[in-house]
Amino acid sequence: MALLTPADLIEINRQLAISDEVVRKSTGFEIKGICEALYGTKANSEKVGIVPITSGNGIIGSFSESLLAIVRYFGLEGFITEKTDVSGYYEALSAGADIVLMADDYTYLAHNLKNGKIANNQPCTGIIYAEIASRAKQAGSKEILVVGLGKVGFPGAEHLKKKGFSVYGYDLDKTLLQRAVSKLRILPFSPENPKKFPVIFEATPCPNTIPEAVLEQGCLVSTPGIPCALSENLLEKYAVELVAEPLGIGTVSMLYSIF
Ligand code: NAD
Ligand code: 2YH
Repeated sequence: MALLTPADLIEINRQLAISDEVVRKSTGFEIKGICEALYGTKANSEKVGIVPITSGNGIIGSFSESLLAIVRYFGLEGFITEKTDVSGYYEALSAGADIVLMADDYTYLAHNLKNGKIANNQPCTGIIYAEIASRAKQAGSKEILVVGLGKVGFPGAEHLKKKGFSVYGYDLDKTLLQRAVSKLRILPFSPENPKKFPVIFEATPCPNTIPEAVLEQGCLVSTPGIPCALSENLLEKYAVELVAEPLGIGTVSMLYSIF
């Protein structure tokens, strides 16, 4: 399980603002507007309690602070509990949190205490990055390549299929690729037999996962994967419109899914 590091989270608001601008240019909507349309929900002054969790590898420097910055970026009120773990959860409830955000090494969840709804970061991240890809001005041909069909990529590919896209999928793990082909009826993509795509959704923990041969000039790459799948050189050479951000887009997707 890849863990975020403080280096990933540097200037999170700036990273979010850059992605928001790319999304706005490419889809005509800001990230928040896409979440509203995707889930059919709106924020209603919910107060978000963020609970630092010490289990496993422990507190990640600036994780809770980044979540607070993200919550505020999207116009919500939030606070970080002074205590951690169960005591922090109790503190969040006692301080009137409507929603609790917390993560250990395996699960990052949002729990709406008013309506009981729960969101898991991985599917919510896959779905919002796939939704952004589906709304890109480049997506006219309805052909999208998905690279990485794990816990984030699979739900994203499923979402694109449901939206009627012609989804090509690739994963180094042949069992996962086969699972996606049979369960989602996506088309298996082979790097040995490449073709160009106007829109690519990537969700792997590795660099250089998108072969140069699939990049169309001016394509949109929507990727939550850390580190970034594309080198600076390829980004520049193909004038790629890149949506890539380490925590905020997935988090706002979680929140709107449980409003
Ligand atoms: P996962 O391990 O479940 O899935 C990753 C998949 O990528 C695996 O199936 C693996 O076989 C495949 N893969 C690895 N190298 C590949 C390559 N070269 N070509 C094709 N496939 C390859 O991981 P996950 O939980 O789906 O997370 C994926 C990435 O998304 C990680 O980097 C994770 O940290 C990141 N993530 C980011 C956010 C965010 O908000 N930005 C949120 C959640 C996860
Ligand atoms: O980064 C992670 C995991 N990869 C989450 C898995 C879902 N994508 N967890 C963050 C851990 C935060 C830490 N416990 C803290 O500071 O509270």
